[in-house]
Amino acid sequence: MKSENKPQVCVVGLGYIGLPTAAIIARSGSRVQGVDVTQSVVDTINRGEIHIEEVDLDGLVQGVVSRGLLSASLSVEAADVFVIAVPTPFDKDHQPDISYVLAAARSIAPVLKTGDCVILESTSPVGTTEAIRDLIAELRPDLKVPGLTTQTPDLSIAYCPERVLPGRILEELTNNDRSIGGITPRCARKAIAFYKLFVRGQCIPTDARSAEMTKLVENAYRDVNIAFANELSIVADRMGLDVWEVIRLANRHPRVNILQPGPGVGGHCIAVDPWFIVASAPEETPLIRTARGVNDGKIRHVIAKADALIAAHPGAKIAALGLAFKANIDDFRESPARLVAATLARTYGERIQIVEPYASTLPREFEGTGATQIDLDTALEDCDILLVLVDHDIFRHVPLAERAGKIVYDTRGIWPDQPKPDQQAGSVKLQVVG
Ligand code: SAJ
Repeated sequence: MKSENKPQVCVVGLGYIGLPTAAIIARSGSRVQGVDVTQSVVDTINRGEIHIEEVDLDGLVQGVVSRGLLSASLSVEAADVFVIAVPTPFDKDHQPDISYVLAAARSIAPVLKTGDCVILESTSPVGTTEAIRDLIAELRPDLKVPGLTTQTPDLSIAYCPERVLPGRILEELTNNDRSIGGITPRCARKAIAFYKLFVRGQCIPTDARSAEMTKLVENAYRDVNIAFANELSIVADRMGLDVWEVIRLANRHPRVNILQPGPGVGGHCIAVDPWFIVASAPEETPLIRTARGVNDGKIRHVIAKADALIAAHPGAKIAALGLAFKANIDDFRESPARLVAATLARTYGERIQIVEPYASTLPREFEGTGATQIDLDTALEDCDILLVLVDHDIFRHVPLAERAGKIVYDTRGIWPDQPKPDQQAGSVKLQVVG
């Protein structure tokens, strides 16, 4: 049943962005068809269940599926608005791969009709929305496409990137401002009218290429700033300074806001998107490229430093705290914590014990290493070295009394009250060069 005056919507790609987006559009009263290439994903959603973890998403999906507003399938059917939210990975040379986006556009093309709106949400190199337009023009010569006709076009095509934070997706999908980049101003207006149905934040019109670049710039900005913090942490190690204290003090300056160092940058966005800018302008991006190198180098620095600490304490049992790519989520994609823990597990085997409350089992790369998963209480009782890799709240809240006698390497700065290594009985002063 089509809801009155609401567009019928098709969302292609039901992952971390596509599924919450489809569910929120459905909640606003539109009938939504979700499309995914994986049968098990389609079946799970049609049962009213979810295949990813995200705060409050389970109840929302269950509700809209049971009301008949959201259903999933393997193939695209006719709709009024098409939203593409498929992955855009990069290859081993850091060149973006837009083949999933083009495949999605190809699947939509046969059912397009006059008046439809096609929106790309996937993070994409500049020019991708135009590439979709060109593909549709080629596949559907009967339709007048925007930017390639002097007459009123039959379709609207726009780029509207998401900018939601995993763990806060539903809230941010609704409340964040959006850049809405039309192939033409008319396309942008049409897309804005659609987003206004479910977005409370401002919808700001622009052109498609500027919107594509804006999305990349947002994540590159964060990557560069985290790189600065990570570089400082390596310098502070060399100089025997507490980087957290230095950053805390520097941030008292009214115009300084240094981000937090960590074991490196993970997830599927910030470690990937800057490369899309580098690929488009390799000669003009030394800073963005270097930031990527610094953040990846921080992972190696942490591995070397942890390795030196463990080697200096033969027989000590080590608890690696966390595998997720950031705090309080169960997302282990491109996670520096996971890489650090797995590397140490391969060297130190059963001496390495993993605490990850958000994982029911250890990822595949731990198989055969001898490393085991334990709970936090056991780690605090049994382990001599605590290696903090993720700032989950459950770790942050461990009181000093339960870790005072431990040797701690805190890559996230969650325990500022922990005695410094050279104040700890039996510990060594580390001499690791980044
Ligand atoms: N990190 C640090 N230090 C910090 C902040 C983050 O080391 O001070 C690390 C995290 O531990 C994690 C990585 O950076 O490993 C990325 O985490 P994040 O919370 O900065 O970002 P994501 O990847 O969860 O989501 C980002 C967001 N982009 C920006 O904040 C500019 C989000 O708004 C985007 O929608 C998302 O990428 C995306 O989908 O592109």
